[in-house]
Amino acid sequence: MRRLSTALILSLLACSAVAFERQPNDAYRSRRERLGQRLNGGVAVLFAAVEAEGQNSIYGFRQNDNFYYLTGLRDPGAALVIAGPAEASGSQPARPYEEILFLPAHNRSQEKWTGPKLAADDANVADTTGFGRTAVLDRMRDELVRILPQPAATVFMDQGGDSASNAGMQWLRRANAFPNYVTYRDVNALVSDLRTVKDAGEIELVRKATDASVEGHKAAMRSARSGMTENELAALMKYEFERRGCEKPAYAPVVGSGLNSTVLHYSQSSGMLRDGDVVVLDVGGEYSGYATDITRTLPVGGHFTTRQREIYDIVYGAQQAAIAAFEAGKSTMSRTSPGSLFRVAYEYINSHGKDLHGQPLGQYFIHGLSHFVGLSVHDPGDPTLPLEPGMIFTIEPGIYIPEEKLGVRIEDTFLVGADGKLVNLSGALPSKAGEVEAMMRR
Ligand SMILES: [Mn+2]
Repeated sequence: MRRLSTALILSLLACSAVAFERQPNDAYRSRRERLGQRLNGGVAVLFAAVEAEGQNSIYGFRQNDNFYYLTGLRDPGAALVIAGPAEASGSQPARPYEEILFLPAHNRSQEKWTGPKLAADDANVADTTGFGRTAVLDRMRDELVRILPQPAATVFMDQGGDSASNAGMQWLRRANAFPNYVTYRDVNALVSDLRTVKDAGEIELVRKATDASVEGHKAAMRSARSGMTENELAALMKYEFERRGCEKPAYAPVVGSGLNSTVLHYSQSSGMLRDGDVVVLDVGGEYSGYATDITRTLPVGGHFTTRQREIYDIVYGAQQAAIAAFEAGKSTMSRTSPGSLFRVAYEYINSHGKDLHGQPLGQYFIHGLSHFVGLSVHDPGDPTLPLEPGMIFTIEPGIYIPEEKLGVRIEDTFLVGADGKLVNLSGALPSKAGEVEAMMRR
């Protein structure tokens, strides 16, 4: 019996080691307070995602990014009200910062289907959530009536078309939660601003997503061979990063060989790898909600042809040129803003090599160079902003020539370190042509 319980405890510990990791409650609390400071006395109303109804849902529950960023909670159906501090004006008294987490009441019959849930009357709710004030969701209408200044108020809500938020706001309006003269504004821009600069805990989670995904790519390099399907390679990569703690792919894996290598978001993975082709692998896992984004291009037979190698080296050179040009506080991601890294990579591609008609290659670099990475693989944020410490973004030049059935992309996820230096989070994965070939020989 004693032996059995030790085994049980060990297996429980093993489970908790691979569970969703959550940052300390303080990290989320400080994000909510910073949002509160930006509300100018207004009130933010945010909704968690809801659990899919029915039993045929293919994709598991995934929390709304902004709600997760502000709470670290994966509870479906929850809601959040944050009232920014306001000074006294006219008949309105001063108001301190206030926050309330709303949780749906237990429904024991439903929980038999979808698992136990946290509710506002659970004994551990304050410790678990880090909220001083938690209430049952049904109280949300009355609390808003109490909190919102009368008669005029500004309500910050999700105006980005999120269906859970739309439904929640409709429910509140129908219940007369809002005074007559409400101004509705979008909360997304405010939260995006906060999300653009990652804290140490977030950086750690992106690192874990990246480390696990690097192992997936290494496995692909060792295994890719003629006769394999694209889907088999994708499955192998998913297995490798999910066994290392990722809960799912951060985006639909792109595994495209031959002509498919020139299709940017090819996600059918139905083709077969053939000697003489290249295969583009744009595959990354999500770790406790945080994404990574990594692409490599492999020669299926283990050796690039002369022409493939020429194009590959130009893409590699373009990425290196952008890395070398990087300056914290000056460099930007967008095509046209001052300090554009895109420009650097584009000029490199356009001034090296030619297509079969003697034309420069810039026309075959058909996408952007960079995007932010975080809770979303294409994390929100202003791409014209100078890149600052704490920002995480990709550098991913590519050349796609359908006429030659040849597409090459090299993509790594970078962090701007506290010292302003660029850190290649996926740098442990070979990207130089010779190193990729060497890894494939193993
Ligand atoms: Mn990308």
